[in-house]
Amino acid sequence: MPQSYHEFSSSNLTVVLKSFGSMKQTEINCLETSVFLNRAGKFERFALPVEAQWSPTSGISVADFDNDGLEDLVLSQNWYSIRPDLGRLDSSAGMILLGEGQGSFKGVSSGRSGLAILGECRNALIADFNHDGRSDIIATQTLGEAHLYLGQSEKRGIRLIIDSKVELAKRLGCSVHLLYPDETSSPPRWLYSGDGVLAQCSTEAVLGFKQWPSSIQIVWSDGEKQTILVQPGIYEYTAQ
Ligand SMILES: [Ca+2]
Ligand SMILES: [Ca+2]
Repeated sequence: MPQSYHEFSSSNLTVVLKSFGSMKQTEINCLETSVFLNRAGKFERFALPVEAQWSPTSGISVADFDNDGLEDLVLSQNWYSIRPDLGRLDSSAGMILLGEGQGSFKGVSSGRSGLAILGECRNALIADFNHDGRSDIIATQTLGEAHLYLGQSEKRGIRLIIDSKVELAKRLGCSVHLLYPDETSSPPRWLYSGDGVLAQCSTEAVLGFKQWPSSIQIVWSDGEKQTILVQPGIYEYTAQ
């Protein structure tokens, strides 16, 4: 190990690294932005489609934007913090991917989705800001304005609001899903404290559905279960 700045400055990299002894070597063999599906004891990787790989992704948020009962994604993309001579990695305008079931996703062009997040977005947050049963997006940009996109899907989803009286420890980490009359269910949606970079998860969820559900199932973070019966034509429910 060099003992002085002068000695360090005149050493080459091989000498410096040798002084640390044997080092563990790790190889990066996958750089694709991917989704890992929890398959009974192990995770199975699905690479997102090629258009999702054009720009680095900092955050992935889950919602059902078209309310068809299949979970969709919105990617927070672009990255400026790299060497100035390489230029910014800013090929994305923000991307929505519609879930197709079975773990695959289909990209939606910005022309169709309406997203125009041209700056560096570290995290988008999902909530139903106008309470119309369609998930909305608020996307922040580094040194740029925040964008609010109101969901325009034709189909309306079921809004579940967690009452503020439900204690935080019980609410954070809970999962919610819809139960259908044929005993099948929608994918579980998790509500948790962190939701990407410096963001807080919303305490409500808009749940899309394949068929009109019979109930909303809640599994609180302490394991306690709660069922809320769904009435015909009623789209908004509060858990307390
Ligand atoms: Ca969907
Ligand atoms: Ca909305």
